[in-house]
Order: sequence, then structure tokens, then C-alpha cells
Amino acid sequence: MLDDIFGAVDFHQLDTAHHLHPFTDHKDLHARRVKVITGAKGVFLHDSDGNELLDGMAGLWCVAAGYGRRELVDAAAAQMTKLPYYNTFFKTTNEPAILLAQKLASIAPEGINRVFYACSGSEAVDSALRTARVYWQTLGKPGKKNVIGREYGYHGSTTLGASAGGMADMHRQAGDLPNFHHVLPPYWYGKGGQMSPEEFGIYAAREVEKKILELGADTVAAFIGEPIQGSGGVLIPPETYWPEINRICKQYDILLIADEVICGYGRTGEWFGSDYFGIKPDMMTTAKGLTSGYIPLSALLVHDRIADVMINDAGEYYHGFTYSGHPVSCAVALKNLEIIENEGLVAAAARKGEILRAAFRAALGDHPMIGEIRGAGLIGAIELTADKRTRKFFAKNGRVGVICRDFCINNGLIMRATRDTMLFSPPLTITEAEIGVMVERFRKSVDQTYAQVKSEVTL
Ligand code: PXG
Repeated sequence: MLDDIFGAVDFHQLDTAHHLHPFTDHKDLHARRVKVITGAKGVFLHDSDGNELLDGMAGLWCVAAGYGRRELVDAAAAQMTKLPYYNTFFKTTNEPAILLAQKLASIAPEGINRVFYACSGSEAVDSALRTARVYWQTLGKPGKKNVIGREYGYHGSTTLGASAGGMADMHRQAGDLPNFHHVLPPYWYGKGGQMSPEEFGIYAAREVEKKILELGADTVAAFIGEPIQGSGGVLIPPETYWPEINRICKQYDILLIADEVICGYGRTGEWFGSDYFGIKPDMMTTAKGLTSGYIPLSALLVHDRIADVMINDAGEYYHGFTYSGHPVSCAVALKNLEIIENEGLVAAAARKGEILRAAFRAALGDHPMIGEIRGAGLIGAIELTADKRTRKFFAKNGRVGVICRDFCINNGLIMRATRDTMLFSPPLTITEAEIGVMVERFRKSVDQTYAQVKSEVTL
């Protein structure tokens, strides 16, 4: 039936004529050929040219339960039939939103029992930052307005999210509100120099403390950080980092916001990145894996110590979205979490992540262009390097990463490149056989990249 509708349409031409894409250089896109994704099943995508691609990124880090899950479609259809929409503003609510809030409280770290809904990770981040301000105002400390994030941090693309994130290009273009500050990320491979990872973890955390002291603790509302910085290059902090951040936030009375948009819902092999690292967050922003990307939904999870102030003392909270607590999204999320639990996907992420990293190391550990293979559960990164021994980056940062990514796509594998770091985050349902396919396609792509880069150097 879809073929009847779409059969005669030239999608490539129409996309070029009318569609503005996110994070895209349109002139560059129009000079090439946009890839029209037409269907997907399990971990595989299909495009309109008849190619099959193994999705090593789970969409944009979100399709935890894999593609083609009939249960999620049925949950959406049933809820749409019963109640497709109603708002949660004016002393009304709906059944899926209530049940999902209860479920989220049951899987969240201890003391986190309240949920505020939005549609995207960016909106969850926006909501967290506004909540932090309301909290301090209510406590009679309106001067606590500054927010500290990290370089290479990604917290979404609203103006608050872009300001909180540490992406220099986003700041330059539009996302640089006042009161946002950025410090060194805990990126040992790239920034750790001669320090051991453990020493560097403490060093990077103390950069947050330095910033607090420089600004004055009575001006700082919150520190925001992804447990593992995803878009910034899957930067996995040394194990000394988060405990020291816990200490610093507590000592200076700064709210700790864990941005779990990528790490949440099993990706690291624990329910949340905060569980993986022992982070003690006041708020957690979550999205993506919450619905496996089947429908937009985000959830801001709030600790009792914040929620109690909001509920008892803040009066009306002047914040919310038309689709906050959307019944269809919440019904899909409930079913998705049921799948994750019933199929043991959190534990599977830990186990398969080890298998995947071991396979990458066996295939590529000795390769002269591979600087590091790292990961936690089913999120990870592979550093491409100009000199394995000294962890040297390529001269024109980002070019080799793009070459490798393009070879990957030609070889039927979606990977993402940040600078010259190759990122992966496949669906949590990936099988061992599919891990084998993924590693084989990546190894071939690395060999092709190496051959091309070497031939350029000797020219
Ligand atoms: N926080 C984090 C940690 C994220 O990764 C957001 C907030 C914003 O979520 P929304 O739903 O508003 O996009 C994200 C989103 C990439 C890529 O290419 C990553 C994201 C989004 C788009 C692309 O790595 N992460």
C-alpha cells in the first residue's frame, strides 16, 4: 500500500526542494544524494536504493529495543483508540502518564520519585534548568543563576540546551546565553597528557571546583553533565571523576543534574549512567531509550529534596508543554520498559558490550591507526590516531573520521564520527552474530581508511 502512495514520487528531488535538515550543511547535502531510509527490522535499516545497513548507532542512540517491535505499535494504536490526547495542565491527568511516573520512580536511583514530562531531551534539559532556578528562588537565593557544564558536552538544541552544552560551533551561531560556563571534560585519552586516568579524573573534577570558587558558590545554581559525554565523543570518565563531582556539588550546595538522555534506560548495562558511576543526582534528564525512539517523549526525574520544595513552597510552576504527559507516548514508554525488563536488555547490554569490545580489540587492537577502544555496556568509541604510541591526533581534526564514517556506510554500517573518534551504540537487542557482522564491516572500513590516508601522506 505504501508503494501505491509513494511509488511515483521523486523523494530525492523533493527533499532537496523543501526539507531543511537538522545539523546539516545544505549546500553540501544538495551536492550529494540524501539517503532515504524506507524501513527497518531488528538492527538493520533499508534505504530506497535497496541497501541494507547495520545500524550501529540505534538511530540517534535511541532505538534500544530494536526496529519493528509490533508490541510498541499495538500499544500506541490501543491508546490512540482509547484516548489519543488530553492535556495534563488544568488539574487533569491520564492513566499511562500516572503508571509511567510510578514505573520510573521504581527504577530510578533512591530518593528520585517525581517525574515531569516533555517531548525531547532538549525540553527535559530546559525544564531541569528552569526547575533549578525556581528551586533557588523559592529558597530565597535568587542569585544562584550560573550553570556549569563541560566542553564537548551536548544538552540539546534549544537555546538553553545549546548554552549549557559545550559545543563551540553552536555557541558561535546562536546558543550562548549569559550565566553558562564550561570546564574541561574528563576526556583522558585526548586531554590527560602524562597523567594516569585516575589522576586526571580528579584533576578534571577539580576544574569544576575551581570554576565554582571563581564565580562564587552563592552564584552557582547547578552543574550539568552527561554521565558519559555521547555526541562529544563517548568520553568515559575515569572512575575517580564522578565521586569527586558528588563531593564538590554537595560541599558547595550546587545542584547536580545528570543528563541521562543517552545513558538512560540500559545503555551502559545499568538502568542509568548514574547507577553505573555512583552519581548522586538531584535531577536526571531522560529521553531517547525511554520509548526506543518510536514516539517522542522525555522525562525529567526529580529527587525528593527538590520536589518537596517545588510542591510545598514554590506555588504555581509556570512551565509546561502541550504534550507534557502525552498518553500515547507514555503508553509506548510503558510497553518499551516492559520489553527491556522482560528481555533482560539491561544485563544484556553489559554482557554484549563486553563481547563487542573484545571483538573490536581482537580485530583491531594492533592496528596502527587505532588509538583506543573504550566503552560501557553498549555505548563506546574507537579513537583513530596518527600515532598509536603517543595518542597523537591527525593534523586536520575531523577529516579522517568522516572518511572512515563514509567507508562504513559504503560497507553497510552506520557509525558516527566526532572529530576522529568513531562512535557506536547499537540497539540493545543486537545478537552475537550481528556483533560479528558489525566488527567485520568496521575492520574493513578502517583498512580502507588507513590505505587512503597513507596514500595521501606519501603523495
Ligand atoms: N542531552 C543529551 C545528552 C543528548 O545526547 C539531548 C540532550 C537533546 O535531546 P533531543 O531529543 O532534544 O535531541 C541529546 C540529544 C548525535 C546526536 O549525532 C545526539 C543527540 C541528538 C542529535 C544528534 O550524536 N543527542
